[in-house]
Amino acid sequence: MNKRTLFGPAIIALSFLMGAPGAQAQCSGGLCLLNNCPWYNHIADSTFSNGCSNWEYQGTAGVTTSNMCGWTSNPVGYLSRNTYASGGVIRQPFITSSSYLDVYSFEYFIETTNMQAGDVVNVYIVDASTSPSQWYLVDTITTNVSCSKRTHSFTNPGWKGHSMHVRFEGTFASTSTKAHIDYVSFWQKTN
Ligand SMILES: [Ca+2]
Repeated sequence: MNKRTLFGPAIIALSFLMGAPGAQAQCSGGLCLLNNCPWYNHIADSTFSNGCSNWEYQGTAGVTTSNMCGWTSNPVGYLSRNTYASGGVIRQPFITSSSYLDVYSFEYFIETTNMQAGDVVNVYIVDASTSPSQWYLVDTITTNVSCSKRTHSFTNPGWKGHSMHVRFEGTFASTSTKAHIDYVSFWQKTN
């Protein structure tokens, strides 16, 4: 066997590993990376690092960098307000698997600054497969929190194979009030 026949498949395998699957994983969900971890994360770009269009922004919302949770220049989702819009929305739609279990865990980190009376961040899980859509309010934040990890677990809510989205909605009185969101995961148990 000469070098060419050895190198050909090796280079194809290498470019396959480094190319397409990586790019695909950036803007789609994925299995838990730990060995034998029986969970699938439906949220693409959980860390807001890849600019994926899966994330949708309305009003005064988008991606910025912060030192949230001790990481400098960390890309995070932000909610704020301006003169005209009293807040903003960050949302991501996805479709749950009908072959995985009807067991879920919704996780995220949130940080708020300059929260005053009347300011609020509401966090929802929305099931758009029902008519009308079913909105589940899972969190209401009205005070300043720092690098706060939130976990919401659901067993047998009837969400298998459903069109759903997670939604972070901020309503603020002051333009200096902000909420930062990072590490968003919506896990579905695979077995
Ligand atoms: Ca991040």
